[in-house]
This record gives sequence, structure tokens and C-alpha cells, in this order.
Amino acid sequence: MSNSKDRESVALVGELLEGRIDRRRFVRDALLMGMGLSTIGTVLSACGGDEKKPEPSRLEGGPTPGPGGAAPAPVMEKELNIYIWSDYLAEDTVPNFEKETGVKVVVDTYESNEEAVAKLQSGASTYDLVCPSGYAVEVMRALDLIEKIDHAKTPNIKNILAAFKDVPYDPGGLFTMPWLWGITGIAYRKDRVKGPVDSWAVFQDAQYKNKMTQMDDMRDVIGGWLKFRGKSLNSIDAADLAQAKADALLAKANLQSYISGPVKSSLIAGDVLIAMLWDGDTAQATRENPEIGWVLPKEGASIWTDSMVIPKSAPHKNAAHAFLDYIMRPEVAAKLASGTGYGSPNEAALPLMTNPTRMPEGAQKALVEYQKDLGANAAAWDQVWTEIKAG
Ligand code: N2P
Repeated sequence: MSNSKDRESVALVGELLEGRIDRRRFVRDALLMGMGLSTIGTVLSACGGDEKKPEPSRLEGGPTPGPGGAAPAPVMEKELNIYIWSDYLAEDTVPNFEKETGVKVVVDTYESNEEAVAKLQSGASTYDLVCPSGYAVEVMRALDLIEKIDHAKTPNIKNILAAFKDVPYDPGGLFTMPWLWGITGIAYRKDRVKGPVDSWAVFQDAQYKNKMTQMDDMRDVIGGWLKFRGKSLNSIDAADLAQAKADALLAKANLQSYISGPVKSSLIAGDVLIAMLWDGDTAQATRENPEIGWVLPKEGASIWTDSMVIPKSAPHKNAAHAFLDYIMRPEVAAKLASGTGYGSPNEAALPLMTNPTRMPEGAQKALVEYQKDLGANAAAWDQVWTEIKAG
């Protein structure tokens, strides 16, 4: 068939899949445009209504069956490019999806929201899924970088906890599929640090000079110092930011470096004794060295939900939706959360986990705060961060 015939055939299959024409009309038009009978049969059986015929394999790139085989789903692409924080997948999350679908998944990682936003903004991204925190979703939406998720293709969204369905950074939950949530606190070596670690002040304690790190993350470092002084971690007040900068510089004199997820190996080895770090990554490190503890500082800290989003430029949107629906299955979500050590937003996954992380309540809840997009005020923060890094 010519290219234009190909396009017509694809359009016709699309009309059938979307229910705009019935099967009879599809057969008539397909024959008229010269589509072979075996192709027509394959399409019809993939669209359901003939239970005796096996569905075509998704490995062959045929139309994918819908959930439970009931509803039809669009043709799945053969590739999927995921851009995600490091150490944010369970060991078998991707391999099992690849086995089941035949889709080849490529995973690239980043260490901060700013890195992810910059990559999408550069226009050079070929990613199908990205996993920003709430405030970065707001930024991506404001920049028109992401598109709505087609919930008809992700019925397992029903498993998500109500609290994660309608969130300030995505009212109505149109653009995001909640992935995991966590808190940024302090990881430390219980066997090597004397005295309690319970405050951001520990980074200003020269007794641990060169044995401490903070994350390479503007929002978390400045935010932590704002909390230290009883301020909101979203403050845009010039005096608050000046104080946060002074505190950060005092601490910087004691830091080995600004480093995020990769600090885990240094904590395990004991080259770093105290590190600003997320709770889940700390749990991963504790599995390798039980002497690693974690604390939520008494002045408060940031809590965040990271969500999957689909960039407008994503080349493999059907595979992206298929992966989202896959991850929302209770057993897949449960393994994701227990494998990474983070909290699951998936209600149906919680009963499947032995010791699921629960959302903070009571006194703990009062200590945590969500980061928000700083909008035009981000420039002031950027400036403070540049000065801290250079100081
Ligand atoms: C990376 C976890 C990062 C979460 N392992 C930051 N929101």
C-alpha cells in the first residue's frame, strides 16, 4: 500500500478503536481501501467481540488489549524513554514491563527537579515520562511542557489514594500520575556520630567538618535553612533569604560537598557521617549498612510527592500510558514502594506491603511542608543559590 493508503488505514482503525464506526462499517471501508482480510481479522479480534480468537501479541506491535481485555487500546510503540530520579525504580519494575509488553525501556536519571525542567525546556528531550516533584509540575505546566494524561488508558488510576488525586499542583489530577512521596531529612551514621542528631544545626557543627554533605538541590538546602529559622520553605522574603544564605554558608565551611542520591555509597563506607538526604534513599542505604539512621529535623522539613508526567514532545505516548497503568497495579506499586523505601500513593498497594510508610500525622504532620512553585520569585532564589555555591 502507498503511504497515503497506510495513513487512511491507520485512521480507519483509529475510528474503530474510538467507537466512531461499528465493525460492519469498518470491514466495508477496509475492504474498499484494499486492506487484506487477515489484517482486518487481526484488527477485529483485537477490538474484542470475538472471544474465541486470540488477541494479537503486543510483542508484535499489534493493537494492545485494554484492561481485562475488554476495551480496545491503541497500538503500542516499541520503545519507551523514562527520565527519572536515580534509584527510583524497584529492581523488577522495568524488566517485568518489558517482558510483558515487548517494549524496550530506556531509563535516564537526574538528581534535581531543576535538571529535569531544564532538559525538557531545552527542546532536546525525547523522553516519554518524567517524574517531577509537585512544584516542578507547576513549572512544567506553566511552560506548557506537559500534556494531559488520557485516563481512559489508565483505569488503574482508581487505586490511587484520594489525597493524591486532587492536588494543588494539578487540580483534578489531569496531568500527573502520583509515583512516590517522601521527606527530606538527615541521614547519619549512628555508630560514629555522638549525641543526638535532631536539627539542621548539626551541619554548622565543626566537629564533623568534611564528614558531612548537603544535597545539590537549591530548594532543599535553602528550604532547610528557612525551616531552621522557623520560616516557610517557600519564603520569598528578602530578609529570610539573606538569613538562609548566611546559615548555608556557615554550614558550607563544614561540608565535604553538595551531593544528592549518590552520597549513599559514602555513608555506607563511612566517608560521610551526616548527610541531608531523602528518607527512601536512606532506607536503601540502611539495607546495606544498618548503622545508618534518618531523622526528620525538629524545625521541620520538606515533604513532596513526585508524579509521572508526559511531555508534549513524547514520541511514545501509548507506551507511556501503558507504563503508567502498569505501575498503578497494586502489586507493582507495592514492589516499587518497598524496593525504593518511599511512601506509596497507591491505596490498593498498602495492604500488600509488610511495613508501608504512612503519611505523617499529628506532631510530625505539623513539621512538614510542601514546596510550591516560586513563580517569578525563583530568580531571587537562583541568585541566593549561586552565591552559596560560589561562597
Ligand atoms: C531519588 C528520590 C528523589 C526524590 N531516589 C526527590 N523528590
